[in-house]
Formats: sequence, structure tokens, C-alpha cells
Amino acid sequence: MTLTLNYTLRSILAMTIAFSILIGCSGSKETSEEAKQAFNSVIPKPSSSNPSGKTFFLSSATKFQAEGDARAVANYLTSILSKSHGITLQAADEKTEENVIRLTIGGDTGAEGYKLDVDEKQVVISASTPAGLFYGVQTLRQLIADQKGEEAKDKWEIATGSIEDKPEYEWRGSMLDVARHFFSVEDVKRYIDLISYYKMNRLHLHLSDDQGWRIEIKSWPNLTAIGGLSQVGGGKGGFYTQEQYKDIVAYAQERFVTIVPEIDLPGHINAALASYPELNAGPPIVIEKGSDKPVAGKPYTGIEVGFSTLHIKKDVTFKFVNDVIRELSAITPGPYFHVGGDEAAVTKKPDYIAFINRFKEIVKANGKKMIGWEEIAQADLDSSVTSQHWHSEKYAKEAADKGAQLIFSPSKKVYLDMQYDSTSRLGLNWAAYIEVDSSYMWDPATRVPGIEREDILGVEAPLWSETIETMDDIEYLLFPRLPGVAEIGWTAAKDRNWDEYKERLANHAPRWKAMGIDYYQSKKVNWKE
Ligand code: TNX
Repeated sequence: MTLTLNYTLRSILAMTIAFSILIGCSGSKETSEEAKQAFNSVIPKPSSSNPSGKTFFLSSATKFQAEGDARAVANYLTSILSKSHGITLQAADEKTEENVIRLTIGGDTGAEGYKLDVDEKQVVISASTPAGLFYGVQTLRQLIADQKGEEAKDKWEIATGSIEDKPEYEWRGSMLDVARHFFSVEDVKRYIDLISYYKMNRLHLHLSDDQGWRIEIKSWPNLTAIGGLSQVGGGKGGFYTQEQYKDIVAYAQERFVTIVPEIDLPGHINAALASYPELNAGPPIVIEKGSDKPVAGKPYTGIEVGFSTLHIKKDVTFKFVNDVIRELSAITPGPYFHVGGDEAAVTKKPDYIAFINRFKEIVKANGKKMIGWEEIAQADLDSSVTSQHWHSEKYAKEAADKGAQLIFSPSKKVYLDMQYDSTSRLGLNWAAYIEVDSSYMWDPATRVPGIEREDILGVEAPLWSETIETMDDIEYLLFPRLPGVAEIGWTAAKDRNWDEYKERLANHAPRWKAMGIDYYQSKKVNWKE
């Protein structure tokens, strides 16, 4: 009897030990709080996600598998993980079934959708396109639990489960104004990293304005030799050579971001007028440096605008416009060219309409689709044109009635250059003070009466740069508002709710800290330490 009991006890003990070893090896473990939290905090919120309660361990022993078009996305993942977690994924052979991240092209997930399945042995991301895979990878980055101290050294937890996801809108963008203050190529690349982490896919670069011209045009060298040297406040300005611009475009392409170049016409054009006196509507101005008084044709470093215009009756005007659009289109692989068109306060209305109609033809002749700020609704638009709504409901409706598509950038919601409140250290406030809850709580499809979901291409958050000069300044205005705009573009309105969103947002603070992002600590959110 004693002997039998002993035997039974011993075998139970042995089995328990064997079982624990087995569990230890395969990495099976209930999901930790941190991993659960990461799984439930993805921004933008996925279309559907189902946790299954266990854990996958990411470590330097984890391998990856990717063939063909999936390979470039896998290389991106590998380089990101080595920077963020010090893990270098090695390529696995076909037979590897344990501890592997598989990226596969296939299935029917739409142009940008993906599926992500995590079990204890592997992570599988599948998508119809490389873009979809890339968004799956962004989700995977966010799933890695936010662990601290010893446990974080070489084993990172990822909650098991499955996610199916696709975007609501095709256009999910941000605009950076590099004209009022110039930002370096490195800054623009970081901007691309930040927006693509939240699955945004368009970067609109505002490349010219009264205060500065920022892109090399070989046939008009003074644009950068003179127009490139000024900025708001009188700093030294700057510009991108065509080679540097191509480098930005290539960096963006690797992150599935389309660069949308803007040359603001026919107003906001003073930097060009200062570079080429013959472009002035009136008699040429003698060029002096350093005045803050807006006089068309003099280099200008103030903030007020609406005093400059091209002249419709001069042949040189259209030679200039043709050359600029031709040279810039030739180095822009994306399908869009933004002609500005806003606040042309000193262009006569019939001239303005004639200008926009001609710009449309020139843009088309260079193989691009024209985009303009909402004022272009006054011209002869058609379905090839996209109008960017920032203020006027009337213009939004006019554009939609003419068959144009709309990008929504309502200034009271997503002008990220607006101050959060009256104490914000940077920003303007002419449109509104915009706190993080306000910039999240709106829906493009119901914002302007008479504009329907199908008229809307998507959303874009502009960052004008009158008050900002450094990457830190950029981050302070982008965060925490940018992720919310990204979610408006990606996640269906029925799945969005501020009270739920703010919990997810709070959990991103430690990630921003790890990425060195200098964010505004809004009191509307109970930030996680
Ligand atoms: C309006 S909205 C502008 C920009 C300014 C911005 C400042 C629009 C198309 N134009 O020129 O930089 O306000 O918030």
C-alpha cells in the first residue's frame, strides 16, 4: 500500500515536472497584463480583434520568413526591431515552425487590409498587397508588451489572438509646412516614421509660400538662391535639392507613404516674386532684405499673408508655372500635384478662376491629378480634381456638386498648428483651441450637411509652421492629436468612441517616451507612466 502510494505520488510529481518543462520550452503562458493591454490598445483601432489568452515570446531566437514582395516589408520589420528592441531577426528556412514570424502575400484583404494571427508558436501576417503587410507590421509593433526592467532584456511578450483589419478611407494624411520654417531631410524622414506608425499613407509637403521657396527648380535657379534663404522670423531658411527630394520620396515609398508636393499658386507666391522681379504683377521691386512689412516682391519674414499674386496677363507667368510643375512632377512618382489656390486675396476673381482652370490643364499634361485648397471650388472642377476642405461648407458643397472628391481638413478640428489651450507654448488660435478630445470627436461623413461618405477621399491633418522651428516643436503639436486623426481615417465611425479611445491613447505614452517623442501631456487623458 505504502509502496503503491509512493509510486503514484512519484509518477504524478514526475509528470508535473515533465509538463512544466514542456510548457517552458514551447513558451506557453497565460497572457500578462502588459501584453493584454498592448493587444487592446492598438491605434488606429482594428476592424476586429480576438485575443486567445496565451503568449508568444519574441526574442533574439525568433526568426522570420518572407518570400518575393513580402521580403522588403520583412527587411523593414527587421531593421525596426533591431532599433526598438535590440533584436535581430534571422531568416528561417522553410521547415521552421516554431518561434517564427511569417509574412505572406495572398488572400483577399483589399488594397491595404491585413490579417494577423498570433499563436504560441508563430506570428502570421497575411495581406493581398505589400502595403497591407506593412500595416500588419505596424500593428505587430504595437502588440509587443511594454515591459520594464530585467524581464525586458531579451524576451518580449505578445498576446496571442487574431486581428482582421482594413481602412475606412483611402486618404489618411498629414501636411507639413516646410515654407514658413524650413525642416531638414532628417526631420521630414522622422515625420514620415511618426505618421506611418499610425498607418497614415500621405505626406503633403507645402513647398512654397510668401516666406520661402523650398525645392530646387533647375530652370529657375533664383527660386532657391534667393527665395530659399528666408523664413518666418528672419532665420536662414533652406531648400531641398532635387536629389534630396528624391531621397525623401524613396524613404516615404518604403513606408507606403505617397508624397504630395504643393506649390501654392497664384497667391502665397512672394518668395518667387522676390526671386524673379519679372513675375510681379506691378512694376518690379528693388530687392532688399529683412523687412517685415508685406510688400509683394521683397523677401518677407512676417506671418500675415494675402498680399502677393501672379499676373494672369504675363507670358512669363505661365512659362514659370509650366516649368515648375514639369520639373517637380518628373521627380514625383505619386499621382497628385497640389496647386494651393488658397487665400488669393489680391487676385481678381475672374483671373483666379482662369488661373485654376489653366493649372488643371498643366497638371493634367504632366500626368498628375490636381488637388487644391477649397477655394478652387470656384473654378471648373470635375471628377479628376480633389478639393481640400479647411473652412467653408459652401465651397465643400460646390466642389462635391461639380463632381470633385474631397479631403477633409476642418481647421477647427485637425489644424494641428492650433494651440491646445491659451497656455500652449506653441501654435496659433485663429480657428480654435483644439484639445485632444475635440480633434478626435468628429466624423468626416457627417461634418458638412449635404456631403456624403462617397464624396470623401479621406482626412488630412495640416501642420503649418509659423510658430515652430524644431522637431521637438513638431512633436509637441502632433502628439497626442495625430493618432486620433489617423484613427478617424482608418477606423469606421461606429467603432470610435472617445471614452474608450482615451484609455488606449494613455497606453501609448510609454511608447512615445521610448521613441523620444516630446508630447503635450493633456489633462484630458490619464497618461500611463
Ligand atoms: C491658413 S488654411 C492658411 C495657411 C496658414 C494657416 C495657419 C490655408 C489653406 N491657409 O496659409 O499657415 O492658416 O493656421
